[in-house]
Formats: sequence, structure tokens, C-alpha cells
Amino acid sequence: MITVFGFPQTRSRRITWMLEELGQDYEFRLIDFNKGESRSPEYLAINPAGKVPAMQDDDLLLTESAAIITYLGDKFPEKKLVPKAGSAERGKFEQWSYFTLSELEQALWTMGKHRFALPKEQRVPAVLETAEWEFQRALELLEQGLGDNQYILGENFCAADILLGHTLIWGINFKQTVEQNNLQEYVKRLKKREALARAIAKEEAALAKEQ
Ligand SMILES: N[C@@H](CCC(=O)N[C@@H](CS)C(=O)NCC(=O)O)C(=O)O
Repeated sequence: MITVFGFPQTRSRRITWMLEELGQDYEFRLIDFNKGESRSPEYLAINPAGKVPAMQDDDLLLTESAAIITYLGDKFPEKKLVPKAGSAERGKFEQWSYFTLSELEQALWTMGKHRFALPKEQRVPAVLETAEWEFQRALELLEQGLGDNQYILGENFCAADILLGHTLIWGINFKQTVEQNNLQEYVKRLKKREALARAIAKEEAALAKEQ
């Protein structure tokens, strides 16, 4: 059975969402940030970075959310959430996955680090304005890339939509404006996915059980 190490409202949502889309059974192992469990020796043995997500599948232990969802998509190819290696679609899938991490998420994470995540003495409030500008620039590129498509690769939902959707919802929660009409509709479409609702419910149930 696949085990996901995570915490609600973090990047582990990308993995639970993916597994729900795949219809796979999995265990959600709560790493309770409120109790400092991400820094426990037990968890550091799983992910030395002390971050979530991590995923265990038999002997394979993986970290990095994008790598995990790509692995899962390749493992269950019949679900067609990650295009076949070597195909043109796979090239586009990788392009938008890397774009999400290095352009869209990077700007948000800079905001997060300099607002609350870094130790106070390491925070540089002056970078916030630049990070917000970078996020808006990435949205403009995404607006062009999505165009009139329903999903980032066209008419069919894929795992890159999970990465993008999760990151856009994160941006909105960070009070960033998403004024592009096609992106607003895209987010609404993604938020309606039942697999996402099931992932949230599973994570929240794990947290409620702990308290
Ligand atoms: N690049 C990693 C980032 C993982 C990451 O930074 N996770 C955050 C939660 S969203 C975390 O665990 N932060 C705890 C910490 O930095 O101590 C991925 O995409 O999996």
C-alpha cells in the first residue's frame, strides 16, 4: 500500500489529489506540524529535509511533489494522467510541470519564506514586491499557455493540472489577484473535481483524529 506523509494545506495535497484521481488506495500518515513532527528523528529518517510530502511505495521512498505525481502517473498509465515518455504530450507535460515549480510556485514560496517561513532575522521584506510582480508575470504566461483550453494539455485533465491548480489556489489563499478570465474559470473547474474534495476530506479527517 502506498503511504503519503503529509499535512493539510501543504504540497502533500498534490499527492493525495493525484492518488484520488487515480482511484488508488493509500494511507495518509499525518506529520503534525503543530507538534513539530516534521523535525522528529523518525521523520528526518524519511525525509532529511524535514518537509512534506514524502511517499513510500514498497521499497521506494520519494520526496519532491512533482517527482511523486509523475512517478504515480507512470505507474498507472491506464489512467492517462501523465503522458507516455517520449511523446510530444509528455514534453508539454514536463514543460508545464517545471514552469509551475520554477516560475509560479517560486514567486509564491519567496513570499511565504519572507513573510513567515524563514527565521525572522533572515527575512527581507523588500523582496515581497518583486515576488508579487514575478507571480503576476507567471500568470500572464500561463494565461497565454492555457488559452481557450479546458486543461493545460488541451481537453483532457492531467497531472500537470494538479500542480498548476494547487499552486493557483495557494496564490489565491496568499491574496494574490488572478484577474485573467480563463485562469479564473480554470481554477473553478479544478476546484469542482471530486478527487480534490476526497483528498481534502481524508487529510482533514487525519488531523481531526489527532486532536
Ligand atoms: N520542493 C518540495 C517542497 C516541499 C516543502 O517545502 N514542503 C513544505 C510544506 S508545503 C514543508 O514541509 N515545509 C516545512 C519546513 O520547511 O520546515 C516539494 O515540492 O515537495
